[in-house]
Amino acid sequence: MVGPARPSRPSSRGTPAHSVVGGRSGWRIGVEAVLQPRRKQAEFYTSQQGIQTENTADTGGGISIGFIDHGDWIAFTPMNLQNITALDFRVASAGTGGRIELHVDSLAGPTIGTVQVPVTGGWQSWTNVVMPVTDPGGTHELFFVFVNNPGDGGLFNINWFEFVGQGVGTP
Ligand SMILES: [Ca+2]
Repeated sequence: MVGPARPSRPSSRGTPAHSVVGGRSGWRIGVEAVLQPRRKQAEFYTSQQGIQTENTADTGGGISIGFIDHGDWIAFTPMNLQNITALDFRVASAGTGGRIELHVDSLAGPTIGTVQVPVTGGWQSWTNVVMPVTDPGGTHELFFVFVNNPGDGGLFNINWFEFVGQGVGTP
């Protein structure tokens, strides 16, 4: 026989259905899997090649990605750019600079955005660069590919990027 139903927990004590992103540090808990926040941390990638993470002295501290060589990349999935017109990247470089290319579904997929990253004069001298993007429609894996000239190393650091446009979720 089934006993009396256990009373449901009051909603005020309920645990939000947060997801752990990245999984390498306990504090990386957020709702990225459900809502598209305005700001996405570069180190919350779902996959990558060639980069490393490090502490940053940028405003707010935290972690940035660096040790970026020509051809390295980070990817995020799932990503949806509905009503997003641009991505605003927080970058720094005491190296070669270069550019960020945004590719859909694979490294060789269609390019829906590109932006130059200047040499800022210091690895912790942060500035912003804006990449206009074209919404490919639907949900995709997006690859952020870092390029300059073949063989180049030490391109730039990225701390985070922000979505620009009416598709940004309300905080
Ligand atoms: Ca960061």
